[in-house]
Amino acid sequence: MTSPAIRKNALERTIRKILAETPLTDIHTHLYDPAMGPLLLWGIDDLLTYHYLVAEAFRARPDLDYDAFWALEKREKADLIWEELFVKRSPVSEACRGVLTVLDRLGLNPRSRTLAPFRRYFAGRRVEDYVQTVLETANIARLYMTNDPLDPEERAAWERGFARDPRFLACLRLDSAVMGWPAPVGPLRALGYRVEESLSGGTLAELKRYLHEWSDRIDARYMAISLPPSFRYPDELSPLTTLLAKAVFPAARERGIPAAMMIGVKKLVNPRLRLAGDSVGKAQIETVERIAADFGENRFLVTMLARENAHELCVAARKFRNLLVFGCWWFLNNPSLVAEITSMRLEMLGLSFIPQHSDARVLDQLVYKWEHSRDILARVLAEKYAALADASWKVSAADIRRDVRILFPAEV
Ligand code: RAT
Ligand code: ZN
Repeated sequence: MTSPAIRKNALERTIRKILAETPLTDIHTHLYDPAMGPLLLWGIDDLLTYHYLVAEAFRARPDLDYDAFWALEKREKADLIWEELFVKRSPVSEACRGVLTVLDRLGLNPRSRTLAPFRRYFAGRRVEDYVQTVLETANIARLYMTNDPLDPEERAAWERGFARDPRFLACLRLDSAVMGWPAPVGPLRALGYRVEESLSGGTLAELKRYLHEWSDRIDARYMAISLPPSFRYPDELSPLTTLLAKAVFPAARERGIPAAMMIGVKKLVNPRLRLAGDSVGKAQIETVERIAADFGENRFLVTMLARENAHELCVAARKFRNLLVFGCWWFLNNPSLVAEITSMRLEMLGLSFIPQHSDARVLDQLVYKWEHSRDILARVLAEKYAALADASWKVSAADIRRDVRILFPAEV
C-alpha cells in the first residue's frame, strides 16, 4: 500500500505537468498588442525598472535622492537597481526572484555582475519573435490588456489603427474616465463627449456613449476600475459611486460584459515614488455585497488588495453568484499569500474562481509570474486532491485537466 505522502507527491507531479501543458488565459495584464509599438515593454531594462523593484531599490539606498533617481536614463536606473538588489545582496524578494527566473528560462546566466550579456541578448531580438518566445515559454494562450483611450499615447495607436493580434484582448479601463470627478471632464470633452461637472443633465448619458463607443472601437471584453478602500456604495454624494451605478454598470450590462472592480488601492501615499508610491487599505465588503445585490444582472470580476479582505470576499462570492473572484493582486502576489488565499478559495468556492492573473507590465514577466503561480497552485491542488483521496475519491488526469480548464476559462 502506498503511503499518503507518496500518493501526494505523485499527484503533485501529475498536476504540475498538466498545469505546465495547459495553455492559460491571463485576465489582467498591462501588456499591449505588439502592433501598438513602444507601449509594449520588454527586455532587461524594463524588467529591472519595474515599479516593484524601484521601491525595493530605494529601501536598499536610503541616501538616494528621489529626483536624482528619476533624472537617470532608463539604462542607468536598471544598472543601479541591478547593483543594489542583485550584486550587493541576495535577491530574495519575489520581484527580484522573478527577474532571475526569467533570465534563467531564457537560457541566460543570471549570475552576472553587469547587464552587458543580457543587453546583448535582447538587442538581437525582434519584438514579434520575442512575443512568441515568451507566450510559448509561459504557455499563455491569450491575455487581456489594460486599455485607456484617455491616455493620449494609447489613443493615438487606436486612432491610427492596426491589425490586431488575436492573443491580445482588450479591456476598457475606467479610472481616468471616472476617478476624481470632475478631473475627467476636460479629457472627455476633448474627445467630443458633452459631459459637465454636474452629473444632472446629459452627463451620465454622454459617459455611457463614451463607454459604448470605445468598447466597440477596441472590442472591449470587459471594463475595469481600481478603487480606493474608501469606496462606498450606496453613496448618493459620491460622484464616483454615481458614475459607476448610473453609467458604467448599466453600460456593461447592456453589452453583456463583466465589470471588474479591483478594490483597496491607496494611490500615491508616497508621490515621490511615482508608480511605486501606491499602498493598500482594507476596504468595505458591504459595498461589494450591496453592488452584487442591486446589480443582479451584471457580472462582476472582483479582486481585493488587502489580505484582510480576502476571507470576506470569499463569503460574499458564496452569497452572490454574479461575483467572480479573481487573482492574488499586486501586494498579494507573493508565494506565501498566494498559497494561503488559493487554499482558502478552493475550500470556500470550489472551482468557481479564477486563481490568478499576472498583472505583467513587462512582457518577459509572464514567464516568471506564471511559473511561480503554477508552482503554488500545483502544491495547493495536490493537497486538496490528496484530502479527497482520504475519502476514497481518486482523481484521474482527465479530471485534473477538466478542473484546470474550469479554474482558467478561455475568456471572461
Ligand atoms: O500591480 C501593478 O502593477 C499596479 O501598479 C497596478 O497597475 C494595478 O495592478 C492596477 O491595475 O491598478
Ligand atoms: Zn494591474
